[in-house]
Amino acid sequence: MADTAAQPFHIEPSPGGVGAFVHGIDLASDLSSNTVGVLRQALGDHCVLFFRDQKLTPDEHIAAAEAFGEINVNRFFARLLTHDKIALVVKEPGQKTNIGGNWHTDHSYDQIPAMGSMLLARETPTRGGDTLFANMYAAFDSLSEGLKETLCGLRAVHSSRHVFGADSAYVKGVNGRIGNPELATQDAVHPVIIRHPISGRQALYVNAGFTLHFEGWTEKESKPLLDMLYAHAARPEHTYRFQWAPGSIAFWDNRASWHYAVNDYHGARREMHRITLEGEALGA
Ligand SMILES: O=C(O)CCC(=O)C(=O)O
Ligand SMILES: [Fe+2]
Repeated sequence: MADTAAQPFHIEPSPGGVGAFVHGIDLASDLSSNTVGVLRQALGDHCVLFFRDQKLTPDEHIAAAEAFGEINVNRFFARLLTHDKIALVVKEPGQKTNIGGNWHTDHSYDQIPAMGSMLLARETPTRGGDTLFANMYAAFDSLSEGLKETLCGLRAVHSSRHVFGADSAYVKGVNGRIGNPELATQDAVHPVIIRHPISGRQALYVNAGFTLHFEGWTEKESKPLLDMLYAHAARPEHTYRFQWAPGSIAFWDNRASWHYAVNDYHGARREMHRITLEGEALGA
């Protein structure tokens, strides 16, 4: 078993602006409580952890995720028939729209947003289908002191209606892989700059997928500043592009990162298994 005294794994920051690779660990057998503690801290610091060659059964995937917290069963995603704690993120060869093909962070529309997801690649296209990640600490840190101060006084309204609701073109495009539009009714208000529950660092917490407007501002008033923040946060300096192979895992923290599933593999099949973990209310 891994522990901090004789830690057999090591954590290597990615060559980009976010994320770290965890080498020398088997998530099916090496998750002692010490290891989980070290990895949780690393997740809070690096925003996303990458693992290679994890030969996990669905039950082992669930056990690995549960070592980090309680599972949140996403109410919109199709699930694995045999394991309803595992959401299926699949694109079929004939499908045009993919899931998550724009910058976003998951679950910001919830009052208590999910902490993150452990996404495991089962089938990957021979080329394409990468996922981009962006670092929301870096997005905040690299703003001017003046804008930081303004943003620290703001909250923003987030929603899932336009994405997962009945009228959404996106839902129609993903081939029945997203359902329960009647559950896309909740909105949530969160600070624009949150204090990260693990690291204690400040992070930008608005995203193009689910943020509607600043609280007390109209959408029209909010748009120029949100667009500026979206362009700033997605600067290449803040990002890393992860290439998948079967057995790869990205374990991301929704509070500290965004992600973007690149939709460049039409005609090929991609199947990912996603387990999402419960989070906590976010404060400034
Ligand atoms: O397929 C991917 O790489 C990520 C899709 C996504 O946005 C998600 O699972 O939340
Ligand atoms: Fe996502």
